[in-house]
Amino acid sequence: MPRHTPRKDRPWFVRALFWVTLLGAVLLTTLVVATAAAQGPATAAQRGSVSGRARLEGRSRHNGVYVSLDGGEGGQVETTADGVFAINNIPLGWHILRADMPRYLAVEGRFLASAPNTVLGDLIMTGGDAYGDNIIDILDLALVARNYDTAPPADPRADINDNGMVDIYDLTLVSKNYDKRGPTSGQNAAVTVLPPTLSSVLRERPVTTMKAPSPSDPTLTWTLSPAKPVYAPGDVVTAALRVDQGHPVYGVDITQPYNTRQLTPHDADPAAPEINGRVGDFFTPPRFAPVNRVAGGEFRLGVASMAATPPPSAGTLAEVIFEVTGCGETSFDPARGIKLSNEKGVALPFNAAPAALLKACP
Ligand SMILES: [Ca+2]
Ligand SMILES: [Ca+2]
Ligand SMILES: [Ca+2]
Repeated sequence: MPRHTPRKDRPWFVRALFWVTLLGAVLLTTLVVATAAAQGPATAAQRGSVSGRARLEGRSRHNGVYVSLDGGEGGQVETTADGVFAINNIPLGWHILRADMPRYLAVEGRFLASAPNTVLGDLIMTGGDAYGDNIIDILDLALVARNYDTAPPADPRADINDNGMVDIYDLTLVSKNYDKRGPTSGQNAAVTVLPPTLSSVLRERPVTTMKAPSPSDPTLTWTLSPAKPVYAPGDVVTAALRVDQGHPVYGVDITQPYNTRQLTPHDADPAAPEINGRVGDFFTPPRFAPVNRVAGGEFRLGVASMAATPPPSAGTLAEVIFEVTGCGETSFDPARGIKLSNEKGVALPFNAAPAALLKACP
């Protein structure tokens, strides 16, 4: 019975082998435990759940938001009236969450499910995208403005907050979020927006090419007054954007660059804090301009008609006043940076007159 041989009777090398084996076993166990700890929550076998709450701007009920995980493969649910959603039995690790709701910008991004119950918190969904193309622009504004003060609206998409009427609350949502684009993170720190190449939101939107304008479509012209071949420092010049054949025009968005070393804008509206351009006489009140500023080398104006009467056939859409304060050139080109909307919030093709060149030297 060698196993019961008294210790003092064992040869020295048997005792040494015992201690070496014990030490090895302890080290191996430590290594295995440490490795398992390092792999931690990413181990594929571990599963959990994700939950959160969608908040629809301007609404008190937040149901009907479609929430999906990993393109639907990880699960898909609709939110309850309080906006709550939960998706169970997901592997721990990285996932892509997406939330969609008509008239709101999509939320999409990566998040890490690292706990058995991952609670994301609130996803704030940005309202005003009447058309669901994930940009809030002149087309959405024109549609809401055109349906202003109607209940129910002819086009239900204009009713951003879905309360059966189009009023100041719908208009405010479009105005507040003008120029915003989806997908967003839902203002949630745990959600990271994907690069555009990985986003399913962007991939799903077809690129729409506008049809070529016909001679009867609206024609846009920039004019400079007074008109001079070359201006001198101290000259004050009004640049005006005119439309002819303008019957279908219910909204315009203008992005016109200017040379800051050459031109200094004058403020057309001292009551408003920014330096502003002027909405032209084509838009008879009521009208609504969510953006109107001249700063940093760019004149930016978006305006939509809210009038009950149809638009006139011609008139000035917008004006901006500059003082010549240096040498240089600025090209006012109606073929660049201008979008027109019809009453349905659909982009209008238009003809562009040749650019007007504002050239100045001392
Ligand atoms: Ca839109
Ligand atoms: Ca409404
Ligand atoms: Ca101002």
